[in-house]
Amino acid sequence: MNLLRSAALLALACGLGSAHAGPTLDAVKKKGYVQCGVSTGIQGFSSVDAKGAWHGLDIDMCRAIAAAVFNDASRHKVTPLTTQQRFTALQSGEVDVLTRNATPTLARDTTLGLIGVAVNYYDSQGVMVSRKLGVKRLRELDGATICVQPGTVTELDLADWFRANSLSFKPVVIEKYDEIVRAFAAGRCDAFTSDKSQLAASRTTLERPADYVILDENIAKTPLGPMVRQGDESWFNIVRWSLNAMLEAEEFGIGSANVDRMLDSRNPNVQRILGTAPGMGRNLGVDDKWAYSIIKQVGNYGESYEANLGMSSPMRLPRGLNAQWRDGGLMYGWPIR
Ligand SMILES: N[C@@H](CCC(=O)N[C@@H](CS)C(=O)NCC(=O)O)C(=O)O
Repeated sequence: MNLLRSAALLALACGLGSAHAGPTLDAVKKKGYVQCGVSTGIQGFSSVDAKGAWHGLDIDMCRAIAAAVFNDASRHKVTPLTTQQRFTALQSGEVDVLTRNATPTLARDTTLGLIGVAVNYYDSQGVMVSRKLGVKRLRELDGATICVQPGTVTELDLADWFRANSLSFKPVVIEKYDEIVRAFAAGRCDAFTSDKSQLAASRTTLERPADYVILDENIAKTPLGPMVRQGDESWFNIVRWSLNAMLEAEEFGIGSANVDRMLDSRNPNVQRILGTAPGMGRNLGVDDKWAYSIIKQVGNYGESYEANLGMSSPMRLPRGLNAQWRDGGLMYGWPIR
């Protein structure tokens, strides 16, 4: 074997081969923006302000991908999608990625031609009721009418829970998010079930939020995160590593305010993340400043969380499971090396 060939094989074995652009990255570069499928309006995750600008943790995920690809977080567009529309929009290529509270499940990963990339919010399914109903435990909902959106794992987990507990309920199935919230507020159902983060978001939009309670108990685990089409690993990697960059940046103390100062850091981890030690961006098929651009323009995961969901936001959700692993949470960025 000649020397060149063995060097190339060694590089491959050590995972140092250079990236191949896949069809999605090529198409995204050609059109000049990333098209993200988002939910139709959940406070803290993806909601639109009076000026028509979108904000939220899932919007920041989309902006991070745009920053990784273009060094410009503004090069993205969003397509609001209901629970029923979301997967077909990704399958058909109408959107490049779903950055929309979708729970990865085995069936979704194996039957839709799509694949869950990562988890950007660890959630659980819960139930909200009107305080005056006086319900404290899920079991007390035997025989209740429950509002739920179709095409969700929420719908399936709800049925499973009642069956497993030998209790009954009557589903009120409504596709549109604002309609279901209105139906619940109008008393058309005794309870509304969804991911707890969305129940919290819905509660902020109700006339008297304090009149409603989210029960402590959980119906199911519901990790939430971005999804892409199967068969395009280079795009999958860009989405996955955009989130990892935000997580790693928080872990290594790099944020939007200090990222320029951190360019002088002598910590090899920081240098690899920021591209002052080159190579990581190139491996991913993007610029070596990809993560620098994410951190500078979007912020690290903790910044995005605080701004959109944290105690200073209307959502007031403690970090909980979404804290960094060092702080007892599940957020554990993969090594950028
Ligand atoms: N995580 C669950 C449910 C996600 C979900 O879509 N929830 C609804 C319930 S609040 C929602 O996002 N509604 C907002 C919308 O349709 O825009 C899933 O992936 O099936």
